Parts: sequence; structure tokens; C-alpha cells
Amino acid sequence: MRIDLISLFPEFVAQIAGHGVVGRAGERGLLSIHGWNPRDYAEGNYRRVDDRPFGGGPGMVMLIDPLQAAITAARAADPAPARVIYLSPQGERFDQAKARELATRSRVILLCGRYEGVDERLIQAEVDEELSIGDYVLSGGELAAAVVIDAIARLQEGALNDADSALQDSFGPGSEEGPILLDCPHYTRPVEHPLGPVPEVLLSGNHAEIARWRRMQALGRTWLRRPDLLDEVVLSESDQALLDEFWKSRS
Ligand code: 9D3
Repeated sequence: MRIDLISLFPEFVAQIAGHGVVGRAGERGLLSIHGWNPRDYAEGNYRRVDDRPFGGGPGMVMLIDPLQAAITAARAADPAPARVIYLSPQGERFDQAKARELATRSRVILLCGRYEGVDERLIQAEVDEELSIGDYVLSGGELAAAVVIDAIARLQEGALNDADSALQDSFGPGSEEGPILLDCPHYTRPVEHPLGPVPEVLLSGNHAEIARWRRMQALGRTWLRRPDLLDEVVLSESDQALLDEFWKSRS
């Protein structure tokens, strides 16, 4: 997969997104990230990329032409058609289902805004989709792009080692069957610690019992912390029984 990044700080995104799983995906040739700086396509001695908003008000708006030239250059760098995604607070919420969909594409162009945003005409002419990563105010689209790149990279076939299996992720690909659940609690050595013991079942060596306990914890924690994830879900008979057991074990 090829990701092109339109940003005034393309190295910043490449830095953040270039470590760990994303870095490995790059080394393995599963993903390439290419930065394009609209400032390199801006005219004049000052290489302006922004100007004051018509109608007045605070802040600046990104100019059409440098952005459009950068997008055109990115498109031309590879013959495959690219979907252009603008990271913006006005976008649809980015989630794991969206990550899965984007991960199947061979090309994506991520457009990062700064200042108050970009001229609306550029969005209408060039942007296929707007995405937000959540309801909080960032200073620009760069961190959002890094989030999207990370989520996409770990879904590339071969990007993960056994240690970070995507099948086990709370929101991972395995979650298409059955409800999306939060993870169960995890424990490692030592068995005895001043902060408390390790649940006995995990030391039993009984893999069926362990799997059952983990499923029960995952269901219970999801019910307690993220009941919204279970809103539209009809639990299987066995999951419902495990959740009942979780309740009883709590009281
Ligand atoms: C109300 C005036 N502006 C606040 C100072 C609006 C505004 C403009 C630009 C708010 C944020 C931004 C920059 N944010 C992004 O580019 C962004 C973002 C975000 O802020 N939150 C969640 N997802 C995203 S994706 C891109």
C-alpha cells in the first residue's frame, strides 16, 4: 500500500508513524509513505500557503493552489487511482471498520490542514472523504494522519509478528464475528507480589478454562466500561451465561 501525505510538516508525521509496527511494515515493503509539502508548490518569494478568511474573523485559511498542486503531484507519482482523505474536525469519525476499509486500498492520499482549515472549494473539488479522529481540538491534521497510518499499517498482511496478533485486538479483524469487546486483564511474573496475586485460573494450565475466564472478563469489562459497544448486540447464549457469571462473581 502507498500513502501520500499532504502536509506543511510531512517529516513530523513520517517520524511519529515510522516506528514500531509501521516502521516494520515499511521495511518489509508492505507500506510506503511519501510526503508532499504544499509550501514547495507555493508561488513568490514568501511562498504563501495561507491567507485571511473572507468575511473576517480570526485565523488563516489554507490557499487552494499550493494544496491542489501538491495533490496533483502526489497523484501523478503513481498510476493507481488514489482516494483523497481530508483529516478534519468536520469529518466522519475514524474507527476500526474504517481502518479495515482503507487498509484494503492500494493508495490513499491524506490531506492535513493547519490554521482554521482549507478553502472549501479545494475540499469540494479534490476530497473524497473527511475523517475526524474524535471530539477534541488538535492544532492540525498531522497527529490524526499518524493515527490513521498506524491503524492501517498494522492491518497490512505480514505487518504484525505473533507477539502483536491483530486477531486478538479488541477491535481487530476477528471481531467481525461476534461483538467487539474490550480486552481481558493481563498478568506476568512474579506470581506473588505485594500488589496482589495472579488469578489462579491463569496458572492452572487448563487452556479451555483460561479461554473461558478471559472471555468472561472481556464481556464483563465491556459491560462495565463501554456498555455502548453492546448496545446493538444480541449476545450468544454462552456469552450471556459468562456475563451472568461475571455479575455473580462481583457481588
Ligand atoms: C472553532 C475554531 N477552530 C478551533 C480553534 C476550529 C478548528 C480548526 C482546526 C479546530 C481544529 C482544527 C485542527 N484540527 C484538525 O485538523 C483535525 C482534528 C481535530 O482537531 N480533532 C479530531 N480530529 C481531527 S482530524 C484533523
